[in-house]
Amino acid sequence: MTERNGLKAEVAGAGFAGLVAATTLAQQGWDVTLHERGEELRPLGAGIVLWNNSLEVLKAIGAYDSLLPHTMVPPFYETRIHNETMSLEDFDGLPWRTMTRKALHEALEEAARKAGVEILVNSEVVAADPSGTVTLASGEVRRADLVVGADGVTSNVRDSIGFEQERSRSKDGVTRLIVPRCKEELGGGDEWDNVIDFWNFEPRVLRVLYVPCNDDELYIALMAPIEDKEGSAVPINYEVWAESHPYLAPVLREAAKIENGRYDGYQTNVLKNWSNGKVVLVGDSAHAMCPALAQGAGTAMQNAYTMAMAVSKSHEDLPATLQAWETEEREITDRCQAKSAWYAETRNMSKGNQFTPE
Ligand code: FAD
Ligand code: 3HM
Repeated sequence: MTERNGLKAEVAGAGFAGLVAATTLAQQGWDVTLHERGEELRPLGAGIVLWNNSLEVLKAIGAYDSLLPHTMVPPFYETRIHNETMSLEDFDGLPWRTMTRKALHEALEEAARKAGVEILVNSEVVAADPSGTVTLASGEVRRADLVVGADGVTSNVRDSIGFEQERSRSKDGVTRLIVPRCKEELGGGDEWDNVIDFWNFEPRVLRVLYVPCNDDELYIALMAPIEDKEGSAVPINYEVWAESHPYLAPVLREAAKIENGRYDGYQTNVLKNWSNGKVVLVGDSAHAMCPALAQGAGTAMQNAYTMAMAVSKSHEDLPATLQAWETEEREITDRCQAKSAWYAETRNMSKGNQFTPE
């Protein structure tokens, strides 16, 4: 049993950032309440790629082993233009894994409950104050030593305080779905175990990111410009997508059956500061980014973990500890954000070999 430190944290949002922050704080002796405005804990989106940073966080908080059997390491990350291979990357042994968001979320929820985090659903945080309070939709005001705004890109914690920020929206968006692998129907070869990023530019821009998550489930992201009404339609327009990517017909047919999908645009928000007094922002509330480098959740989990460790080691002057932590973490997150925005803007991802060891 961890020794308690007598400190209280209120965490807004049970996404990947909030679950990691809450679990780490509780494991370090904090009394933690995690507020989720939804009626259950559940991730948005479909599948996900994680790299070394977030995999290390999962190990550190004890969520890795239960997640592992539900994940996959595809042999290659392949990029094709008009179905011609541009690159086949194996990252020289650098750890990476694919999985469904559901599996990741469940492993994180299990770790949070084991750590003793109090999880409240149907509990929306409507405002926070740098002195260390949160106000709930019910009108209840709660006081804490630390308030964590992990409430995503539309963060109430952030906007009720008025953090200075610049926001931009991307020209493309995506419909993300989980479908059966259909490996045999696709032709059965080993290539269908790869992540394959299929880019078509002619006669229109339509991209399919094909991500096997385990033996049974395939994550597909169907990316089309926001201005392409047919390409961004939900349920997906089978004729349009199958004409562009005929070799993917079996999985596109499955995708077209899903009625409750969503087409989402991408946003980038760069904040002047990530904390104010006793309030700190982690994840998309602080640094939403384009998905090109697949590091939005990675940096969210990394920053949630390092923040929770920093405030646990040194909590005499929390605002100063939070500022010092931000100085440490900002550079890499800012670079991920900027690079991802550039890849999304230029579509240079299509040339392949985009993931460097850095
Ligand atoms: P969210 O996931 O948005 O979670 C916020 C939570 O807070 C939600 O549960 C929400 O219901 C809750 N909430 C919101 N407001 C309140 C409130 N006021 N009170 C209480 N609860 C509240 N990242 C990767 O690392 N790898 C990838 O492969 C990857 N692929 C991506 C592909 C696409 C197409 C996109 C768009 C993003 C991708 N990302 C990826 C980024 C990743 O999805 C996000 O960065 C990550 O989910 C952010 O986590 P979060 O916990 O900060 O926010
Ligand atoms: C995993 C992943 N997700 C999204 C993108 C993108 O939008 O460019 C790239 C990825 O490798």
